[in-house]
Amino acid sequence: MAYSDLMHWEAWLVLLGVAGMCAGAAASGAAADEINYDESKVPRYTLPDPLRLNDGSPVRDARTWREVRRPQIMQLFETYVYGRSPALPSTLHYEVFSDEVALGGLARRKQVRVALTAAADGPTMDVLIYLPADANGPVPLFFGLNFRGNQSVHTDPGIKISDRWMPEDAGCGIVDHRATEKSRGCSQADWSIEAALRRGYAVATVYCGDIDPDFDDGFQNGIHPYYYRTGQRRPAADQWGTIAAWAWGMRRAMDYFQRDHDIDARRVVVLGHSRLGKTALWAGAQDERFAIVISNNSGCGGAALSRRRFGETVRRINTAFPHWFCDNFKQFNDHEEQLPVDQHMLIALIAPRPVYVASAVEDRWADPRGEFLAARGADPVYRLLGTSGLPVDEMPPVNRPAMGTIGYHIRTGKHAMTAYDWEQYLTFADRHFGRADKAAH
Ligand code: GTR
Repeated sequence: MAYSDLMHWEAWLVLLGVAGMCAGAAASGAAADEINYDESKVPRYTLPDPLRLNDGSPVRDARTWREVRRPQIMQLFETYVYGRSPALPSTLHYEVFSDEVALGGLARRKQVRVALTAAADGPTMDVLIYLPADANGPVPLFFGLNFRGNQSVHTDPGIKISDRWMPEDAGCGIVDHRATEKSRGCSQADWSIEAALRRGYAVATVYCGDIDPDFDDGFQNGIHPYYYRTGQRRPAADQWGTIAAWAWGMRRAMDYFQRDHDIDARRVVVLGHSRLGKTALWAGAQDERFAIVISNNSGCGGAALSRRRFGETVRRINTAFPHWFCDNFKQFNDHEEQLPVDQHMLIALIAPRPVYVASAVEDRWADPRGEFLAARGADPVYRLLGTSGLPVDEMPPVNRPAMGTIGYHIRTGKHAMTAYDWEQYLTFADRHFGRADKAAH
C-alpha cells in the first residue's frame, strides 16, 4: 500500500475515534516486556511519511525537502528521540602524542589527544589513527567509536592503554573498571584495520567512554555537566542523552580530521556497531561533513523501525539503558505508534549521501527485517534527491549485498562487525569515492 493510501486510512480512523482504541488494545494485548520474534505478530502500523510536512502537505521537490522537511524531521529526532546537543565549540586544542611506523611497516600510527570543549585543560578524547604507510597525500578515512578502549581494537603494543572507566569485562581484560594489558586486541575481530589500510583507507577510533561513560550515572560524569546552565543537574527532557553525546564527540573528532593534512576530510566514512551504530547514524544524520554513513547491526533506536516491536522494543531499551536517549523518548514506551518519526526518517536525514545498513541473520534482537524496511522507507527521499536509492524492493538473499546510494546486506552469523561486513563497506566506499578501479585487487 502506498503511503498516501495509508495516510487516508489512518485519517479516517482518527476521525472515527478508532485509532486511539486500536492503539490501546495493541498496547495492552501484549505484556509490556514480552519480546516478539514472530513475524505474524508484528502489529499493523503506519509509518509517518518522510515526504509530508508536519501540516500534511506533500514535499514535491528537493528544495522543500532541504529547507522545510529535513529541518522538521531533525527537530523531531532531537526533541523526542536523541535529545538536543550543544553546538560544537569553534576553537579546538589537540596534541599529537605519538606518530610512528606500526603494524610491521604497513601503517603509520598516530595518537592524538583532542579537547572536547573549547578549553585546553578540559575533558579530552584520544583518537587512534592508522594511515597507510605508503600514502602520498591525504587519504579517505573510516571512523568509528569503540567499546573497550583504543587498545582493544588491535594487539599493536604501541597503542596507549585507556585509563578511563569501562564496564566490567574480565574476558576482555577489563578489571575493576579499568583496561589491563590483557585487553589489547580483545575487540580485534570487529576491526579489519589491515584490510582497510591495504585498500588505501585510514582507520580512526575513539573510546566512547572518553566522551561519556556507558552507564546510568545521572549524567554526572562525561561531557554533559560541562554544558549545564548554572544550577542544572541533568539534561532536560529534550536534551542529549548518551548516544547524542557520543555522536557529538564523533563530530568533534571530525573538527580534528579537518585539521589533519594526512586525512581527506571530504571522504570520511562514519561507522559503528550496535549502540555505536545508532550513534554513527545520528552523527551522520546531523553532520553533513560525514560523506558516508554505515550502520552495523544497530537495531532499536538505530536502523530498525520502532513500530514493528520485533526483538528489542522502545520500552526495553529505555528500561535497560535509561541514559541512551532523551527523557522524552520514554513517552513512547508501548506507544511506538505515537512517535512522530520512525527510524526510516533518520536514514532519510542522511540523503543524498550514501548510507549502508547491515544486518545479521542471528541478530534477531536488532530486527533485521525492520532494519531493511527502514532503509527501504528512506528510498523515496533518496529518489526525490536524484540518487539511485536502494536498488531492491525486497530483502536480498543472505550474503548478497544490494548497493545503490543506499546499501543493505544481511549476512550469516551473529551480532558483530565482521571481516565480511568490512569488505562490503570498503567496496561501497570505493564505488562512491570513485575508487572502484584503483580497488581492483
Ligand atoms: C544490547 C542493546 C542493543 C545493542 C547492543 C550493543 O544490549 O539492547 O540495543 O545496542 O546492546 O550495543 O551491543
